[in-house]
Amino acid sequence: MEAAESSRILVTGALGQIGTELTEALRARFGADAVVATDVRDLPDHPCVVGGPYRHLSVIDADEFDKVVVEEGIGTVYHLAALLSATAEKVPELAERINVGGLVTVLEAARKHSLRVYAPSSIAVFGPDAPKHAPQICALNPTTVYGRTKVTGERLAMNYWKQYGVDVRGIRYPGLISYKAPAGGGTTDYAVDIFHSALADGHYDCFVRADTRLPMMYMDDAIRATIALMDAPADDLGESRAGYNISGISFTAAQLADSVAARVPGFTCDFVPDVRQEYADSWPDSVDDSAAQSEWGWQAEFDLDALCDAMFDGLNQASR
Ligand code: AKB
Repeated sequence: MEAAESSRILVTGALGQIGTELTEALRARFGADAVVATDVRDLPDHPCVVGGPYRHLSVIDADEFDKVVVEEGIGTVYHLAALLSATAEKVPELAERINVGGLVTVLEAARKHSLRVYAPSSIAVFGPDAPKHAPQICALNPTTVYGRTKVTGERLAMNYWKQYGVDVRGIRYPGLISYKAPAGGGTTDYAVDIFHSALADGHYDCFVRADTRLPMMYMDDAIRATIALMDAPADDLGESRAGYNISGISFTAAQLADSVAARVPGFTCDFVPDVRQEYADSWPDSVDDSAAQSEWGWQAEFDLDALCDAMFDGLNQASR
């Protein structure tokens, strides 16, 4: 059975940190009914469940995924379901099944039903041998399980584009900072957790060293980048279409703690690195995003001050 009309959007991992905000942005733009949120989680009160169509769906179940694509008349998939770096290291086989197997599910459905696909990558594709200001194109030798699944994902995406003409695009997301949905299982989570702990306890035990510098971005910029990339004419996109570097803000954990302290009187932060320090040390400090700038006009808007103001405004409003 083929769908009568294949113009709707399906979001996998819609109840996660990125999925929550991307689903809301897509519904605001295309109408609530045009965007089918899917996830393996059952959260009946979640805004993306309450705010439009929702299907419980695992990306590991290829037959069910195919069925939902046809039943719902899907034309575009934003595939956000994934395990992040710290979790993937604990359950590597599951990470492979979800991050790589799940992507194959989506790409196969795209090949059969002519779907457009957004499949995100990550700064975790870089390994310790990459320059600390990571170029768009260099050897990708990640030392984390998660990073390896993302390198495989970029290659799979390029194969489906070159062999089958599947229009698949992706961004190497930096650490994403937002207040609407919790981050979970990532190495860059400290840059989100610090805001919650500052308001709740006036103190944060940060799990990376003070001098740890990583590429980061406020979620509004990441959502804008995602939509801009999917809006770009296909002819404008080159060989990096499956994993564009995008630059946001690069700061150390100490600089972040100072910015939080400037807004929360009496705030203190201790730095007590755990195993996630190793993953952070294997990633670049910042990325060169000239390909994204020249091919689809990428430019970040939030600097560290704007990000901190937006986080505290959002969290304070949510607690009222
Ligand atoms: C993580 O920390 O695992 C993610 C990422 C950098 O992709 N936020």
